[in-house]
Amino acid sequence: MQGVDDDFDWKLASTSGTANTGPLQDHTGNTGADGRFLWADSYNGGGGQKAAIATPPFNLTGDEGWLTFWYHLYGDGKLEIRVCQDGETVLAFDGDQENEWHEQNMTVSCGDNPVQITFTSTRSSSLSDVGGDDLFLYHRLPR
Ligand SMILES: [Ca+2]
Ligand SMILES: [Ca+2]
Repeated sequence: MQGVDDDFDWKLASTSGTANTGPLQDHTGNTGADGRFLWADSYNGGGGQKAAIATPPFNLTGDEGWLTFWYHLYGDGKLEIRVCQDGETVLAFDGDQENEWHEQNMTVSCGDNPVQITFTSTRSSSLSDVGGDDLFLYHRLPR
């Protein structure tokens, strides 16, 4: 679900098409139809625009979730991640993380609120493309 109260949209892409930022391919190294990823492109000459994209809400009825995803942040952009519907940012990457994909795993716990993973990219005034790929949310059974 694309954010509407923001400035631009994430796209489904197979390459960023922009030199010196990224990503050029998805996290498995595939391109074309086999190598899609989520992409928030940067913008020459301006900064501060935001794009948000969210999963549907999942009700885990108080149980924990386990979230895994890959992100790419080559340039001067910013990526913020929320995991609970209407929740706070729980993870933020600010600035260059080099030209490579990074895996992130984390426990998700929202109590009685739905789990809803939201990625928000903020552009800087220089190259700041952001990518996301292969997001999975697992329902952890109660212990
Ligand atoms: Ca939008
Ligand atoms: Ca992919």
